Amino acid sequence: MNRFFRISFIGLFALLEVLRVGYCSNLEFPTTFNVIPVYTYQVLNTYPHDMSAFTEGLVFEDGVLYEGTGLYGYSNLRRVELETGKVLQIRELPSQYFGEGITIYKNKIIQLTWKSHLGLVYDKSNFELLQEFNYPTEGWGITYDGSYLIMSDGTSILHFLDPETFEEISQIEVHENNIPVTKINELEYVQGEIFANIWLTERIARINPLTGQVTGWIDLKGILSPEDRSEKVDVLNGIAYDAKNNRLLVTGKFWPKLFEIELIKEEMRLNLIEDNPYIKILSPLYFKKR
Ligand SMILES: [Ca+2]
Repeated sequence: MNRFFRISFIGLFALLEVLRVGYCSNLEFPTTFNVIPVYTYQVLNTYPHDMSAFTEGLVFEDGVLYEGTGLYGYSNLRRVELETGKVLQIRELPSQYFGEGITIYKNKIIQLTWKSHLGLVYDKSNFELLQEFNYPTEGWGITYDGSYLIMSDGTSILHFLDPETFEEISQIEVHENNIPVTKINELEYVQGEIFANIWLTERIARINPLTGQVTGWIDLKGILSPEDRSEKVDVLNGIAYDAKNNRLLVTGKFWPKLFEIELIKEEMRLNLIEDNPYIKILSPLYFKKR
């Protein structure tokens, strides 16, 4: 073995050992590693969005957009005309509540609060408060899959609740190749999948509702242009699905625009999620840093 190959061999062995020790000291090594598809987007339509809306929940039904907003003293539930962004109806939350996700169940709108362990149930037609319920975790996002309410709490766990009694029926852990995916925020049930904003990122996870496995990543980087990014603009948050017309709508907290998008699968790009420790370790070797 000549000197070059000997040094290369020793270097490779050392590198693998560093990776093995570094990885095994913190994490269980995945037995299988699935490459998760990445989707980008094409903007089909752009609509105005109220820049005073700190969007925490978004849902669309029968031609109407419903939005739930957050922050103490500024939280509300609103009925919005999609095309103009005009607020048609608004119900303010008491100032001690920080509004979170919303979803529609039958003729009701359900709205979570962040740390108050309180859910609010309204009549969809007039926003009259019908009922309250409690849950033990924080409240972040919520959606409805036709059978159960699905609720996120800021961790990697999704809770499945009976929509009548609000009893927790089951839960799943969102994960990518055995690594939990945390900070699951606003949710939307889309054709048998759960779409989830990941807090503080410009990414949406596509989640298998039976297993919690992330089956795809939607990368919305750049959807809000630099010109539209005032100091006030906060993170991407808010996914609504118009099931009748197969339209996917996204916006963000204090964003001036709301977008209808079409997803485009990227064939050649592997997933990169900055806070995924598995990817962090492997990325210098196998992935081109974006
Ligand atoms: Ca939603």
